[in-house]
Amino acid sequence: MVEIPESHPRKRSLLSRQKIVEGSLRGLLAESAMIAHGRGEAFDYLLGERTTESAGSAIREAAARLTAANHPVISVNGNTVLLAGKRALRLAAVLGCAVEVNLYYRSPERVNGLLALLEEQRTLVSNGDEPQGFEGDWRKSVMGVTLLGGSPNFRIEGLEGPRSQCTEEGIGSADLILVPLEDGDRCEALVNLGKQVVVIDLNPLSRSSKMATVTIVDEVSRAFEGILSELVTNPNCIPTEWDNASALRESLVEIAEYLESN
Ligand code: PTJ
Repeated sequence: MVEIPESHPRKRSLLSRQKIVEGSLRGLLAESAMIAHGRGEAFDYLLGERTTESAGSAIREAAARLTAANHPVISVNGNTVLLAGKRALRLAAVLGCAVEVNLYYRSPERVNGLLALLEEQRTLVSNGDEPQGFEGDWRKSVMGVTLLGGSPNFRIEGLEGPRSQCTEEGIGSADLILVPLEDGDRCEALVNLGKQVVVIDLNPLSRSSKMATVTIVDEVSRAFEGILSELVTNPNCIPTEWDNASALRESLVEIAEYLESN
């Protein structure tokens, strides 16, 4: 891999690309993972590569709903594990919830490879610093995060093919699922089952963005970090009557304003 100098203005973006390239070479990602990543990058440019005000509101709403949920689960795919697996685990440790590998392009090799990588990341996170404001035994909380998805025993009703495979313990019995880079059909099927779905997607026009209960139009690492910080600094946050369509319109206005000012 090429060494990226500290001073490079696009260092963050190049590092993300490197993670995606490495994941591809290790066979952990879908063949179209780079296309999905490129689409995300394009939208991130249009958003100014920052957490906008409307994304901030969605992050607060997501934190409140995750706190209020009885059985939240974080669903992760290939891109999410490579780009933000450690952040997903930190969030799961604070929430005391499971992380489930649930793939669009499912193969046993990819599921097992991603679960193995999550196990490595879990050890690294457990040995790392706890989030500021976290109360409790960090190491124990992190190592207590259950990693699911290896032995699916449940089907998401109303969804065709291998994508519908999940675990009863995780997505099957969850009342709220946090799903970054989601596909629209699965999101719709989960909502139709009466579950709340919080989607993280840089594209405010995607089907998943439109189908979700709450959409965070932000980059997955930034969004995880934002939810985590909200959970530890404002643990008593309460869900509101969330109007997702209006929040999505707001993100489009923010894109237009950003383009006008640049
Ligand atoms: O690992 P698998 O098999 O589950 O496959 C994962 C991909 C992402 C390949 C698959 O779900 C897919 O093809 O997704 P789409 O339909 O391309 O949708 C991905 C969405 O995520 C797009 O709307 C992108 O704008 C958005 N996106 C891409 N990168 C990021 C992102 N959103 C947030 N953060 C990102 N880093």
